[in-house]
Amino acid sequence: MADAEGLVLENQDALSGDIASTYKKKAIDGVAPQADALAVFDRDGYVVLKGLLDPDRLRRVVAATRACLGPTGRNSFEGFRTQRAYALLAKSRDLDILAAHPQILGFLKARLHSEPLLSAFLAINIRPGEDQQIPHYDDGFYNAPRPGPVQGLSVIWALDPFSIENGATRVWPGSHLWPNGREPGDADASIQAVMEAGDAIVFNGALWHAGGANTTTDQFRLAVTAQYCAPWLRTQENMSLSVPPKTVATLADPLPSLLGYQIHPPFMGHVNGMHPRRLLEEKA
Ligand SMILES: O=C(O)CCC(=O)C(=O)O
Repeated sequence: MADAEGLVLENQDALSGDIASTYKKKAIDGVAPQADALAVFDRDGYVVLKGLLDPDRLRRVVAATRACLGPTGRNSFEGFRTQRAYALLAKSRDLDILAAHPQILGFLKARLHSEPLLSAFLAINIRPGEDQQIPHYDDGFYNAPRPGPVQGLSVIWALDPFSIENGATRVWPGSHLWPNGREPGDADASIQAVMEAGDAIVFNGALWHAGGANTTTDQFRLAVTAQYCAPWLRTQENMSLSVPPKTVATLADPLPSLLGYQIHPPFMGHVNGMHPRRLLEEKA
């Protein structure tokens, strides 16, 4: 590819580097995770990070999330008694923090990629009487050999306290290392991620998990999940079409990059031979 004003490729060596001229590759900036948190993540496939949102922030996030909720799910995966709301970055600025929290960015950089993509960003409100979700792992779409390199990293933000009774996420510790074809069975130990509102569970996209059953008659379990993937993979939600460019033009870094306004060097993700960020210049 050669374009005097865009992505310039002068010789074969350039294929291994960043050939963008105006918008150079920019790693996300986050808070580096504690070594013990990384060790737990590597061993068990997940770690719970506590108290990431101050009370005022939490109040605003909860209000914004509730305002996005609509009808209950259309299948057993979404949950017939669970409300889901997708494309959250098109709907509220109060939720930006959940997609780009510094502690989460640090984790992404340490364990996924320095320029990840946001694959999915949705609210999940498990209501009384909901059954446990089908166990699954979020990287299942990629049909890759297991175990393998980290391809995705998922976060579930507790916006209500998560309890055993109201449907705290169930995880199978260590299952990120299971081979292809192995699924959770009765003999496999699982735990539920009991959390306070404002905590988040961060897990490897290869970890088997499921939304828990809500056995209460009167409690909701509100969450937002942010799922990320390596920049060469397809995202679950088509973010380019979910969030209008005029909205993306207003977002703080690294949200445009997380939404796909980035180049994976040398030129994956270009638009008509140009860096996608140029589209935002026209909208700003
Ligand atoms: O709600 C939960 O706890 C888990 C949801 C989930 O894993 C999903 O829908 O992909």
